[in-house]
Amino acid sequence: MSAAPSFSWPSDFVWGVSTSSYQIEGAAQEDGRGPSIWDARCRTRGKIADGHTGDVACDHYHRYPEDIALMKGLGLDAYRFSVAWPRVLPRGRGAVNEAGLAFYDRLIDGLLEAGIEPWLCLYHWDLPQALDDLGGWTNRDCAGWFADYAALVARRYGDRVKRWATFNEFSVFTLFGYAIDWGAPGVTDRAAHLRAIHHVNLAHGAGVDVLRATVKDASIGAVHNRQRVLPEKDTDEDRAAAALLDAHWNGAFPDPQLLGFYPALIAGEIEPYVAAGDMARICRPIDWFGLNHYGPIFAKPDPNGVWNFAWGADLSEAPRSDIGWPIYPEHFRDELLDLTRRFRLPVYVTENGAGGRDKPDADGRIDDRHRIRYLEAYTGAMREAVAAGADVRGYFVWSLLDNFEWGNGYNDRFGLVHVDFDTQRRTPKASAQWYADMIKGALGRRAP
Ligand code: IFM
Repeated sequence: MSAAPSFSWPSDFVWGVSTSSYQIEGAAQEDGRGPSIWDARCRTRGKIADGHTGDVACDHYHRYPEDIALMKGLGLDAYRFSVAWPRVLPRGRGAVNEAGLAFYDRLIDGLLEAGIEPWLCLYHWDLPQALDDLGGWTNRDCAGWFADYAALVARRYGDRVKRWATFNEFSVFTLFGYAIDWGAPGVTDRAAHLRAIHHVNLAHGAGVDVLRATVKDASIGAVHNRQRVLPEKDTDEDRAAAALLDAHWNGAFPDPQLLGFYPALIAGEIEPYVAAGDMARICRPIDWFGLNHYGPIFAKPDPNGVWNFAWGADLSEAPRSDIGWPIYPEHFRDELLDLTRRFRLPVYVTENGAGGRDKPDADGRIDDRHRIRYLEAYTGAMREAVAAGADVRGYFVWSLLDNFEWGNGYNDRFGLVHVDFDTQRRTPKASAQWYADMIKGALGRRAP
């Protein structure tokens, strides 16, 4: 792929990194934080590689000044993080934890002092355990609990934070949490999954309304994972599995939120949970579309699954990332163009990056060329999409730091900065320098 020679990034293009609360904060039992469904999952034998937990993670709760300094060193415009609901409301509702709120005050103020814009995501999967005990997302009341939590956070930080996202990757946490058992709370039940989908959509709509009413000049978005879903084999059964997974993965949240309807393949099954007026409650105007994209996923039939699909493999010879994820930058380009046409919103790429098993060499350097190659290819594809008319306004690498990669524990590393989890020492990898150079304008944007 080659970009138009005259291309340069718009001067207000936002360059950032993304993280999430449970994956980096640690301090899981500190200063009044309540337990989340991920604390519980980490304590369930066999669910997380090597028995890892997020108890300490990157200890960002204590080391955030160092992490802000790292970001400043990279020349970032923006930092997307999530608030841990159980840190500010230990039981999910009711009593507020002032120490938890104060942590995010310090973080936000530190970012602003460093000239980095905070992008706050309300939910990156760490539902308070006390709410899960009441049914969690399968309980329709959870949408109201979320709205109350959103109001608390919006009132507290809305004077300083203008960029807000309701949720991160709706379809991942609902599908993995309620149908496949790859995530918390680890339920595998079709009705529970359908209810969770609809209630999370209602929560999104309610959250948007709260943010709009509470934060002056708010710029509100939602972060969706979208990638092409392909059949593992060229058979009718595999194609049917891929079509159904596609409806769940790519359609079940953006379509109702932005177009006002569920994808045809699942609409009939969700219908029993939809009350009069719900679609209008869900479909609220927002300001931007957050896209998380890595590479395509593959489907195959599974008669024993909650749905009739299972994850398939890419049987092609396509290149892979260090952890085996297939690399198709042209899909990324096409997705950015499709999004612009389908939803007519400015797009921010809120996650993109490559996982690896990065280790320091004898000199202590981490030469993660595999990640640089990936980022070059994907930002090149993004440049092509922008040149072809995609309305992309910013790009956030996943992730700043190596962190707790859910079921894979600390084994899969996505950071631009290496973390030694024994000592908590941070070491920028070669890719961090590459990204800093890109931001500085080495690849065409700003005067160095
Ligand atoms: O680590 C995750 C993140 O929490 C959500 N998006 C994908 C990342 C890499 O798997």
